[in-house]
Amino acid sequence: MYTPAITGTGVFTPSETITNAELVKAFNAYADLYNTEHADEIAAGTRAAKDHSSEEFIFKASGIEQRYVMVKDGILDPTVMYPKMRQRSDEEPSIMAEMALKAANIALENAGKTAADVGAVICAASNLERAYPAVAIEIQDLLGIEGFAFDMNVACSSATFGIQAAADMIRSGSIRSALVINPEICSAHIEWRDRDCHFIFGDVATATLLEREEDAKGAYFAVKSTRCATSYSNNIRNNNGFLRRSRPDGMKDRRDMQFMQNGRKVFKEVVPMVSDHIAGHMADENLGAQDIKRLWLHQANKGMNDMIGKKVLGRTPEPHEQPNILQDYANTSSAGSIITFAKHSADLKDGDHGFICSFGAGYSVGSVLVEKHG
Ligand code: CO8
Repeated sequence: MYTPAITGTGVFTPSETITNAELVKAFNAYADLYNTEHADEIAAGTRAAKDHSSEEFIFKASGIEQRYVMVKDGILDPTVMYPKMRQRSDEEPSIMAEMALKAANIALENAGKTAADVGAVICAASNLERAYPAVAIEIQDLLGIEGFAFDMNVACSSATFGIQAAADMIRSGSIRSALVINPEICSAHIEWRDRDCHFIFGDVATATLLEREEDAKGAYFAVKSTRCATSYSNNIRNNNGFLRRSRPDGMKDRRDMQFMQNGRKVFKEVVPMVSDHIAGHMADENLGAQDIKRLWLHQANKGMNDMIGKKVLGRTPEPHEQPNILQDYANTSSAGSIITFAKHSADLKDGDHGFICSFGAGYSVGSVLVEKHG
């Protein structure tokens, strides 16, 4: 058996940002247009008017201040309200592969490695831009990696589930190393016309290089153990899929073809699920709260993370013990905990332990216990 280790991480951040102020201005213009267009029905009580969104609400309810997006064009146009992407030919790299490649190259550079050192690619994301061929195989091809690649989708938990899959293969010896890549284009999946969720998501790509610990060239994080759990819930749901065309009204502009959630229920049910999950993982490893130097949590909501951190550590965590990046990136689905890990892990000392933990739709939760070396 070999010890798997995280030897490099990479974050590709898109160049376009949308502040809460820009977002609310566009949404409110859209709501006004909608209410004017449907004035008669609204007056007759047969249709509900759209309420305005508010910057104050967004920051207070979520902690989010801005988000990055791959394509800004269209999102803020009250007559469009989705990103307008250009059509790519089948001969050019797909947009997910393109952003994945950028994150992967940063991770390889950080680890002092090249594509020749990699044996597998896992593209783990909450949305994949096509059914096949796998985006992971396209990334493998673009990087020139020998071996194999596959896609996986566990919504916001995709990164930690991907790390578990890669770590288990490295531990058993079936591969020597793997890139786990999380390209997330959440902007194409959310409903920008719904004030309950229009502020939640952003785009990014993250990459994590896992190798045998003896192959690490510099400081690394040994993967001590991983835990994944799932429990079925309809509270975060999306009904888009290949059966769409076959079903009544399947091709209509339907609300359930975009991200839907019952946010309050998710908040209430996922906080205890995740806190108990991490506490159980800690107990299995004979670790106490005093042994945990850092929590790199999924980035959905600051209030949620504050509560999870407090439950796990038994006290309010210091900001450096449970860092957040969602104020800048918003919820980037599976990539959030990896951005946090990439940006807030270099200062840990030899022997320090921490948990990477992602959670979300399914419900799903995954935790990775790491120990710093070097
Ligand atoms: N502006 C002003 N008011 C608003 C707005 C707004 N933008 N939105 C809602 N309100 C109003 C509501 O209408 C409501 O009014 P009323 O009291 O009159 O009914 C009031 O504000 C309170 O609304 P909520 O109860 O909804 O507000 P909350 O305090 O619960 O906050 C949150 C809403 C922020 C959504 C919160 O519930 C939350 O963060 N919950 C957890 C969500 C979460 O973690 N979800 C995980 C989803 S991600 C995931 O799993 C991956 C899925 C796949 C990824 C897809 C990529 C796109």
